Amino acid sequence: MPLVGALKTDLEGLEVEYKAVQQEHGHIAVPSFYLFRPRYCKPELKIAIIIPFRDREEHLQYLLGRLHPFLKRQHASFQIFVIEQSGNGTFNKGRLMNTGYYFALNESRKHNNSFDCYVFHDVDMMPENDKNMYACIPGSNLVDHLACSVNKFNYHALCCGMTVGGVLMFTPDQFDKTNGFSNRYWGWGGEDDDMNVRIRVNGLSIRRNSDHNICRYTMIEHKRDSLNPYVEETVNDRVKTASDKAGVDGLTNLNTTILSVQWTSLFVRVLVDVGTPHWSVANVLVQPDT
Ligand code: UD2
Ligand code: MN
Repeated sequence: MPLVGALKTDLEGLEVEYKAVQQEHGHIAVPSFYLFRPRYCKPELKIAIIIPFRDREEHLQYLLGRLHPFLKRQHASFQIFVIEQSGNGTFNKGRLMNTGYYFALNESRKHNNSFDCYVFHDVDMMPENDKNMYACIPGSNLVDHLACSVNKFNYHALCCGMTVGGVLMFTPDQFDKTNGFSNRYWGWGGEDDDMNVRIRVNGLSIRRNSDHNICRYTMIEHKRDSLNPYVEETVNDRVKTASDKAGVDGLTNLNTTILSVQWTSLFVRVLVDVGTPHWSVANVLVQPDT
């Protein structure tokens, strides 16, 4: 199936795509480790899609309906890991993504199918052009910010130093170099700015597609989570603490528990206990050093 280029991205169409993908894959009884791959060729790269998740079922269906045909047309060999936070405590995206990375890394190693690229993908971000390749360059120091033109920002092209939010792709070496996402941002905001600093202080840089018609995404409308208490910190303080903390806060001190794993015909669902923030009496988040 050839690449199509620009894709219509309306909710009705996304719903139809999801139903078609369910139809096609619904019958596959999935053992444990499993990769979606083209029948007629063996792609060089193996891609892990890591989605931080809680209570966004509708967005997840839209994204599954979009990504499966999208990656199939790119002749990708891939798996989709939905890393779901258990309970209804304050959301911690960084911890979920770090946990998802470790899970996919260890599972793929165990089955001699190590992933070459890790795409950290918001559940509500629908890629609008299948020429936006979900394929990293092993050995490169360029981290791919795939979502560089988003409807939420009126499709303004993001450039130097701006957010790296939405959809970010690393090789394992690059991700290890940054020590992963910070574990200390509870609630909305911060972890992506922090990662922007980690990328730069570790000798890496951001690559964005220069053709903004290709890196277009529709972010599905939703209400926003409550602010991260750290957001009051000025950006400079955050940038400062980010580079100070990068070495000790992230993959190396991740402290989460995987409660269950379910391999389904469309994705892997990993339920995770991310722990809880320590709140001081003044209700200011006193970040646990753990
Ligand atoms: C922006 C960024 C996002 C992240 C966030 C700050 C873009 C396009 N997106 O997203 O990457 O940096 O700011 O944290 O710049 N989620 C759930 N359930 C929840 C809350 C969050 O599943 O209850 C997941 C989900 O994958 C979601 C992602 O976390 O897409 C980011 O949360 P958001 O979409 O609520 O935040 P938003 O749109 O401001
Ligand atoms: Mn969003």
